[in-house]
Amino acid sequence: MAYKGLLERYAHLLDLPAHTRAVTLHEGNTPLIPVPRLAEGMGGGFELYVKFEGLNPTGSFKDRGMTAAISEALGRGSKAVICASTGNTAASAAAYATRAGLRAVVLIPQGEVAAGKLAGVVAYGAEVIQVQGSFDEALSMVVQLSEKHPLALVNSLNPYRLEGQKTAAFEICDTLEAAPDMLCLPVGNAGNISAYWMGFKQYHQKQNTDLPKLLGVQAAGAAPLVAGHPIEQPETVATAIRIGKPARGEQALEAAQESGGRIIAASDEEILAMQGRLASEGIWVEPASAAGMAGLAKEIQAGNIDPKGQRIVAVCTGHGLKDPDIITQQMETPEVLPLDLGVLEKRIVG
Ligand code: AN7
Repeated sequence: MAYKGLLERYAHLLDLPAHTRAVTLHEGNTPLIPVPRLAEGMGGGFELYVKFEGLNPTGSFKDRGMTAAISEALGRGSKAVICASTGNTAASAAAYATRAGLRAVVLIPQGEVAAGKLAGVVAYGAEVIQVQGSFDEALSMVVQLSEKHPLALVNSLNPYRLEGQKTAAFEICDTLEAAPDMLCLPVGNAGNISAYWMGFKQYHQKQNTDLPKLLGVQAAGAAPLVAGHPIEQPETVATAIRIGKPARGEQALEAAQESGGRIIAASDEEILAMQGRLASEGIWVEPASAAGMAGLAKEIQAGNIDPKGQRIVAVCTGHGLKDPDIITQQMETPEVLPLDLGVLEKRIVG
């Protein structure tokens, strides 16, 4: 049977109101890619997989939650949706809103959103407003606006976002025919780690799968859940997770603790190094998306995790195409040679 997206695939497991009218771009169903060389590089003796969420319709995991949130909003009769975003939520909201025929308004922190995300928002036709403030401040504005006006909030404070996002946990268990021993993922506003935990617990109850330990990873310059307090001016090259006051921070901490895992920080250098290592496996992800795997490498190296005999999944949340500047700004301009067979032969085969 043809795949028709998450709301159909996991209809029996999603807690969505009866009025929900499915809006889908056939999101989800993303590959779980084995990366044995990367595992060897971390000492070997375990199974390592990447859940490549960059292969969703708008290039990030946000589409899982957005199909649910927009479908609910449409069915409820909403005419407009609003969100604050570091970029990926905005692009996803823009795509699903236009597919549903709804107006989309997105607030982004001025100058802090990667080129591929902003381009997506514009291409899908959403109204973009840059605000002179951080993501956290923009989120506070959209929450207030949605309380005063008929604007459906589609940030992950919206419970239906988590309903959609928990499907990634189902897919991992379905593919492996078991739960992994550990799941590593980046943490920003903390919706995704909360949703994964909901999903794993639900499968544990319904399908008797085990529960993985969760390793949530924040960027060191934006790590409120590690510091134990909000970060007023978060800074990191991983702009997607440049978030100082995670809306679902407490839920995330609870999830990590309940799972027997934890939330740690990885430096920008560690995140970018892992972006490079993933790319050399043929998996190009945006910087934030490498944070989960970077945290795993760090924990293994520090001796805090013994991976031997384990099955570990790292979630790569967004595609590298979203943030081309991070690569192009650092690269040398490719060499230019004349269109001459002899010159090209000499250069290529010596
Ligand atoms: C690639 O788009 O918050 O912990 O506004 O884009 O659920 O917030 C993005 C977050 C990880 C963190 N990886 O997930 C937004 C936004 C990527 C992301 C996260 C984000 P959460």
